[in-house]
Amino acid sequence: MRAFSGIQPTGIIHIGNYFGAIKQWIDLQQKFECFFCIVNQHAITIPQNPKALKKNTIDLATLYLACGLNPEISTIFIQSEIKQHTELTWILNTITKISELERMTQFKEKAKQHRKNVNVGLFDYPVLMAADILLYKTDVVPVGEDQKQHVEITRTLARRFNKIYGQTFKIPEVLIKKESARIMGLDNPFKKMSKSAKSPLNYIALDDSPELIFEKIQKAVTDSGKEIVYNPQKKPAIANLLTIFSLITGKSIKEIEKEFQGKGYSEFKQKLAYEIIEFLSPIQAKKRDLQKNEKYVFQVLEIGKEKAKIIAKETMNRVNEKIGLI
Ligand code: ATP
Ligand code: LTN
Repeated sequence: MRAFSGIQPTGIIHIGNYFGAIKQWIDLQQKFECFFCIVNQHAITIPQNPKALKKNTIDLATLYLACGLNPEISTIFIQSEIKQHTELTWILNTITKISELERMTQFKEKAKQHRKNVNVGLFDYPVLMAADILLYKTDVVPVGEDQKQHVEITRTLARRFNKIYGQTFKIPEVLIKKESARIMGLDNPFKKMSKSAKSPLNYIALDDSPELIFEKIQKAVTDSGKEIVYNPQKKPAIANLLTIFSLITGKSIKEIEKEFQGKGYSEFKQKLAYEIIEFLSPIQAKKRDLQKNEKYVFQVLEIGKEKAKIIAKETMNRVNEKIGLI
């Protein structure tokens, strides 16, 4: 059984990305043959500085390793190094309806955020994602809730292709962890935590310093009242902070509510900041170590590229054969 997932190297990686995606990946490595991609071609659907994009790509690979992705058992590679991703995208484009892409929530949101640059790549983003997934005959796609719609269109395209050209693609399943599916912004508990948020107070980045984490948690919005209770409807901000607390410590929400019974927001936030700092500290230390050994990171990516290439080529040959492309 195979798993495939990816993250865009667009700068920071936050705890929403960690718990929504990376944490799941770490656990999956034992059970699945895993492919973890750094999707740099998705990243350029929003303008990127070329130098920064290169740096962020290697930085994300380093972070993958620092978080515990194991290159001995998983394949870690860069999307742009495997040309079949864009090749398959073109093929899938020919069976994708414009109206299907117009319905994509992420496209609608990003188009609003970047009114002056609603480019064709941004529109076609889900088809490139479908190509990523289908190339590797993927069984499961571990992602956060916001990517569910993109996996659904991937399934639709796979079925459609199989119907037109004969059985070729596996139909992948989305894998979403309920508890961590959608971490909300610290400055706005009604919107998901997001890298592209206007204010850095929206997120805790995995690279944030202890001082910054402390400041961000202190400034996180809260709800009226003073009890630490889990009630997403009435107390969405506290519910989000409780979720983060629970994910970070492994304690159940009930346990945490009990621990803070009769205590106020201030004490709760202090403890939460402390727990996050403790949690991120070993990841940050491991990343610093790996940064001193860039050669190793490049080596991992090189091996990943070779492994990915074999499967991608094989699938693409089959696809071209089915369609009659010489
Ligand atoms: P942006 O918000 O700028 O589009 P992003 O924060 O969603 O970026 P991506 O690289 O698009 O980052 O997402 C990487 C992975 O993290 C995906 O699997 C996505 O579903 C997951 N993810 C992103 N934000 C959250 C969140 N707030 N809660 C849980 N999972 C998340
Ligand atoms: N669109 C995803 C990143 C992504 C991805 C994928 C995830 C690109 N290709 C294939 C899973 C499988 C996002 O998180 N924004």
